Amino acid sequence: MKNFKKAAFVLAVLLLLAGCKKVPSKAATKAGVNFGAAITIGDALNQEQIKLITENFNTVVAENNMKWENIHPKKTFYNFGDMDTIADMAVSNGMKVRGHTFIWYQQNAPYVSSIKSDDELKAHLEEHITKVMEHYKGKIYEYDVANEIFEEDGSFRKSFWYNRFGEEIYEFAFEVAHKADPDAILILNDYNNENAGDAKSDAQYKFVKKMVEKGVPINGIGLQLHLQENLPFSKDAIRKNVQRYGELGLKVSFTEVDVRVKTPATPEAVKHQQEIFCDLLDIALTEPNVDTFVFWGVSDAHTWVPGTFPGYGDPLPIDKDNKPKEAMKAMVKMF
Ligand code: 9MR
Repeated sequence: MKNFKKAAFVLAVLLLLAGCKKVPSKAATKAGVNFGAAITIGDALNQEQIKLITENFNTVVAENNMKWENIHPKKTFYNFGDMDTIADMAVSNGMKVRGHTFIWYQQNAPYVSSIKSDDELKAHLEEHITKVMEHYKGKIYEYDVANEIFEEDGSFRKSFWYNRFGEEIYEFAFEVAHKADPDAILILNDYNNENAGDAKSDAQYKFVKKMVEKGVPINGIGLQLHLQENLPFSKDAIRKNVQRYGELGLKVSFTEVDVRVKTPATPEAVKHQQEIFCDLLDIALTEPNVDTFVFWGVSDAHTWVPGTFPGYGDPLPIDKDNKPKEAMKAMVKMF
């Protein structure tokens, strides 16, 4: 009887594991990866989309709903409704949520730049970060505290925030965020910052190292990884970059992954896109300081790419008909 019980238990575990392997979101969770997608409010309200998202991903981020102009459109009015809907959908389905983003040069509410006093503007930034993070305490595990603060040549982007306060404003934002939710993982996020050796990437590393040495509460950096299939890709340079942050004791999150292809896509391009996704996932699975891998969209049916790069599209591992590409199946195998 004892042996029978043991055999039944082992069989149950094996069946469970086999089941997990087939469902991408479960396989990712088992592998310890926050495997996610950027979603819209429309996604969070649509049963078919929710099914697609929860089957494939265990993590979400709002593509636009947490940006300043949306969540805080008037000085004294916070519009938490849509972000609440997204966060509640995720949490009720056992998913994790990323927060995107506080300090950015785009999508600020128009009133923000009309605040003329520096002291008042700084206090208002503090209020914004604190209110949002306190509201989502326990629901959002990681935030892009600042986004896209460097130019391609490695100088600081001459953004509205930088022009008013200089680089000190970024450290201030991390201090405020840490005070608001000491458990949240705080990230500095950017694009074209993935390869060690590039001017922008090296400038970010130097700045972050200085922050760590000064004791600023930063927990890691975000590689957006908006890539293009027919441009050079160096797995080694990305891994080297990830490792140097690991040596500083920092995490690296893959925050907005997509690999655009020339449309209509050739089978060769789609195959190469798959190789790039798998190379990125291999880094995530083998480097101990990477545990977040989020795509910038759910499927090729909705993506920012063609609007910004005419002639390019189809950048995700789920196609326009919401069917997984071979890339998705290959990644699930890797989990
Ligand atoms: O995908 C987002 C798109 O819907 C918005 O119109 C756009 C506004 O600039 O932002 C896009 O998301 C960006 C993200 O917030 C930051 N990294 C680059 C993303 C693509 O532009």
